[in-house]
Amino acid sequence: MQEIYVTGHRNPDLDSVSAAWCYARLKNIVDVEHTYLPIRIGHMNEATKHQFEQANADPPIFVKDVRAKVGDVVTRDYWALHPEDPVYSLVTMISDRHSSVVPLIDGETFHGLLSLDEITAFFLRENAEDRPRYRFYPANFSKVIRGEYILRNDIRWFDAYIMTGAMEFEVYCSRLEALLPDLPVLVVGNRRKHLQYGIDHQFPAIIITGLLPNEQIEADYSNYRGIIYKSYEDTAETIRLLRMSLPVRRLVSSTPPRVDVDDLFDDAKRMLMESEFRGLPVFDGERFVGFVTRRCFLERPRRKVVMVDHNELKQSIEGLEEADIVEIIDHHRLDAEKTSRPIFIASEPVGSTCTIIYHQFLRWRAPLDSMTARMLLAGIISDTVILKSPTTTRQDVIAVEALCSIAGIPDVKKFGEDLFKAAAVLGKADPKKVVEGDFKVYDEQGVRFGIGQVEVTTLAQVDEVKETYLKQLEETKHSHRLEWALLLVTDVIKEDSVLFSTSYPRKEKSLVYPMESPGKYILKDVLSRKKQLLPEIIRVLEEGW
Ligand SMILES: [Mn+2]
Repeated sequence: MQEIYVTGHRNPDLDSVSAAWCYARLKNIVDVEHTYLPIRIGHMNEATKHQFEQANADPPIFVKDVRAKVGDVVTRDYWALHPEDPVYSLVTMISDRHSSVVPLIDGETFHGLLSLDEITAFFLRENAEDRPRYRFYPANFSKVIRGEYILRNDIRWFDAYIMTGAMEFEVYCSRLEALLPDLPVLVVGNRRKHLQYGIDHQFPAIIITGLLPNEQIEADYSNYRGIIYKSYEDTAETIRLLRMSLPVRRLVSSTPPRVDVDDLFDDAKRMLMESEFRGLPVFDGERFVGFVTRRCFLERPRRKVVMVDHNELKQSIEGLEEADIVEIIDHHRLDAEKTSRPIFIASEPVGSTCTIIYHQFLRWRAPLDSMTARMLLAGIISDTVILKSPTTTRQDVIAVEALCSIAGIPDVKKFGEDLFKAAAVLGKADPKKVVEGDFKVYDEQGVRFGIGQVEVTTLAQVDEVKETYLKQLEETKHSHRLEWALLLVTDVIKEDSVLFSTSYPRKEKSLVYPMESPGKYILKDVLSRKKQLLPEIIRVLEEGW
């Protein structure tokens, strides 16, 4: 059963990652029929990493996209053969077990995929050419032909053709001499002269048919170094089966292209359809894990996804249009895609998605352990800037009180300051990471613009880094194909912000904030990008034209 992904938005912040982690935990308690896997679709910022370390919790794994992959349809349960196993086993497998392809595996090593096509090719080859020489593995005789070894040696394989000893001795000898120095496998009844000839000429193997239970071989084989096998079958049947004792390895004629579990469903499907093969081997890196056949591609599987802390397709995981959204838990404006089925949506205009997830724990009366409480608390404290952001609601305050007591955190202010101290320090951090670490792209009034936000505990170094950051904003503007790029640097202790902005002559003149120097604005008492800065940007865009 495929896991249901729980994911936050791109450029995930602490609220987003924490919400995914905590909600998956809740769902795994209350919905035992499914498995929920928290994931993230971008790098975690320093504060997020720090919180997971502090809580001693494993953060969500990184997943690039939710498009159907080969790994979602690969046949992992299969019958396999060893390359030295007899063709007989392959034929039985395909006809009795209806395997369309059978992998050849020796330990961990993959040797090929066999299907009806290879069996057909084998019989075609063998009946189209001159008298065939075969590579025999004597160990296979007893796997295919009912009987017993009378004499064995330790030769693993040898090449030979098949001959019977049904002719008059003189004819038999002249026929053999014509073939020398090639020596055959002799299939013969208990005929002393024929046998003795084969023994004296050191034929690689002699298969005796029609020997009665207590009958002795009428030849002296004391100096013979080959194999004597006693078949319980008649000569015709023994010959038929002898050819079926050949190792399947000999049937591998061409190598199908490999696919990886991470390859896209559509790519692998096309590759198979355009190839001559019935199946393609599937690898996980270097490890063979199974195969895909045409049947695997009849229907494209759809991954189920829970969206937390966002609800818009463009902020979400790649390929979501090929997946099924099953739930949305969010505190942003609704701009969700149309769904084909009813889904659960919890949308509350509170300060943090983690507050809504706390409400879901209450709703389900699910046990809330201290580790989860701590992660929820971290999400709320981060998104509401220690409950000081104007986005903070009474619900957030109530949740924080409850969570503090479960998590055993006596001083939430101290918890919050530690949380933000782990965040980026402007002078030291990589400007690209700071600008794009928590960067949201908007499209309003026909203008594409982006606003990054970074929380700091002091604005002291802002002027030192100003030029570097303005340069980075220009680069981000170009690489994201934007018309305007901004960075809100928020001092979470003093509750003020500084805004860096790329040039945007027609509009930025009318921002209400005082411009201290070109590209730098002072935003007193501004903490929230969503609730304070964004409405001002939108107003400017509306009025600026
Ligand atoms: Mn949030």
